Amino acid sequence: MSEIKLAANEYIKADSNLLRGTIEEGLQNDITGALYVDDTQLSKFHGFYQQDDRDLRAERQAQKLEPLHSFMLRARVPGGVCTPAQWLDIDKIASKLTMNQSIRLTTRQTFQYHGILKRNLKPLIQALDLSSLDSIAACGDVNRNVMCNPNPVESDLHQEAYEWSVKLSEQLLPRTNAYAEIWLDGEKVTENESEPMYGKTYLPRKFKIAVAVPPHNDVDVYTNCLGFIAIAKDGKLIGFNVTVGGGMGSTHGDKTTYPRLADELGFVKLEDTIEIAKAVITTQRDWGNRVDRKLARIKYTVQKHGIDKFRDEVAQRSGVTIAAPKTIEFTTRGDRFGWVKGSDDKWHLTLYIECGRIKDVPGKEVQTGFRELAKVHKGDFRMTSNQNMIVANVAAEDKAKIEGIARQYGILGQRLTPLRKHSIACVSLPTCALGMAEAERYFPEFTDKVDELLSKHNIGDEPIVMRMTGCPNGCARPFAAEIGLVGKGPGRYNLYLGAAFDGTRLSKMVLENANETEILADLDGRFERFSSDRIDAEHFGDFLIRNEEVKAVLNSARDFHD
Ligand code: SRM
Ligand code: SF4
Repeated sequence: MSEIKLAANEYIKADSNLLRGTIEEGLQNDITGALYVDDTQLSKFHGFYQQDDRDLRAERQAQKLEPLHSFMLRARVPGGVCTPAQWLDIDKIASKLTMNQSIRLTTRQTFQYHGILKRNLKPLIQALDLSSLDSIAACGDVNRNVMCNPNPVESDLHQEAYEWSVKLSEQLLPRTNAYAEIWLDGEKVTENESEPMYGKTYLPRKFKIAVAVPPHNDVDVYTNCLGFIAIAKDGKLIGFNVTVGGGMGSTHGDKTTYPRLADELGFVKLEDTIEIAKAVITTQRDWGNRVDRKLARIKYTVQKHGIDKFRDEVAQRSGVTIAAPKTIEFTTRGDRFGWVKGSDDKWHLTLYIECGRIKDVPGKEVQTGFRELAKVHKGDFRMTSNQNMIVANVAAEDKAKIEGIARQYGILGQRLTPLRKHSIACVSLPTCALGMAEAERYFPEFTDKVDELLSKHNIGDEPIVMRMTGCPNGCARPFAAEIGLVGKGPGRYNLYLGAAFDGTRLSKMVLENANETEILADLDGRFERFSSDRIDAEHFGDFLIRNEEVKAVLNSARDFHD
């Protein structure tokens, strides 16, 4: 019988000597700014991607030059929490070791640098290490940065949930010594080195975990491979409702791919958290598709086997009793902007960062502002999964100083409409190799236009979740947005509508390959009907379903493309 041909990455991983490949040799090769081809897959496990500036591609090609290779590095920051001292280091690294010099907050509560030249990779990772930060497993076919509701307001419960996100992140890290060896000049230890949980080919594909604290679904828990929804009794965490099989990525025109919301696995007690996570991961390791990477995410594994069979397997592997899920309700998905007082009398200031980009522009010196904040702030910073930042744990007497700095640098004080507060966009051009249309660079102006339409119909105060991505990989989770725009080509997007405000139902395509004029005309009509025919405080997505303008996606495999 002929052997099944696996996806190319499977052979690269298997032959990599636990993620080493020839990265070290590639770093020393001065002839090119790139790494060796196979190593560009392995580098992801170390936290970075090889890229080139797409704005400059044609010009360099015309000059017969190789693309201007540089790297994007993503840090691992569980729950998005860092200290002011760490922020000062993060900022200094951006200025010294990246061409872009800016910092990009991501949709998974961490930050990225763009434009790192090959020679600066090692100094950069070493500088992060000095600040007790790392980028291991921030990308690649392993568990990545673990998200957690960053809100420190209901302190005890949120602190506990955060601590679990850190534990999950640590416990599920790869065990190879490759990262320490290559980047931190660690001792070469290969004897008895193994990957007890992942094995030498790791997972079939990327894996993502989020911890949510109801009623806030800011982490979009159902879009994650594995979700932990905090269940509390008398204000103390007692366990989690566990969800499995969520994911956003899809390919235009390929109906075998689709975004999917996770199914409920059931309730597990707190002490069983890590065992359940490991059993879900090893089930995906063994059952996931290693032939076609497009179909290799856990969402397809759960869809193929069904949640009941998947649950039985996880229960059997872990020895954990999985009970019926507890009743929970989500009511919010955005961040709580402005000052909020916590239960321990500390204050927290959530600041809006447009598309998560920390850089100085005229009238808005966001990067300088955060530097100045970090110099005086005594609490911590929390990156949110909506690409914003919380200046957390501020004593009452320090409030005025913090607020003064935020205002001085234009980070606070701008008028934010409810739409804008619920809006996110992915990076896309010029750095993302997969972007088909603009996202971050165009989204602010597009949001203004949608806001104008909402005002025209007297619904400007309506919170609507709107998200844009440059391609259907879904990095800003657009299919879980009430208005989702997904890049199809330059200036062209597919429009998706009808998702639930709380993130419990996906949206469906209503326009394909449309330009701005067509999209705005479509929304104009729908806003008009929403404004006049909505019932009570009905959300926009729910209205479109009830009004039978959009068919509800209840089962992605069946409904998303029909
Ligand atoms: Fe993503 C690939 C940026 C969150 C689904 N994503 C990429 C790459 C690395 C492009 C590439 O492979 O060459 C993008 C780098 C752009 C750049 O220049 O920075 C990229 N993804 C991002 C970030 C930075 C978007 C942002 O604006 O914040 C987010 C970083 C998160 C983090 O800190 O870890 C980011 N990506 C997501 C999310 C949202 C989430 O996880 O909550 C998703 C959808 C959820 C999911 O995973 O299904 C997402 N990214 C993808 C996919 C599609 C995977 C799939 O199932 O098909 C790709 C492409 C791939 O893996 O082949 C991708
Ligand atoms: Fe790039 Fe597509 Fe992700 Fe946007 S959604 S960052 S264009 S991969």
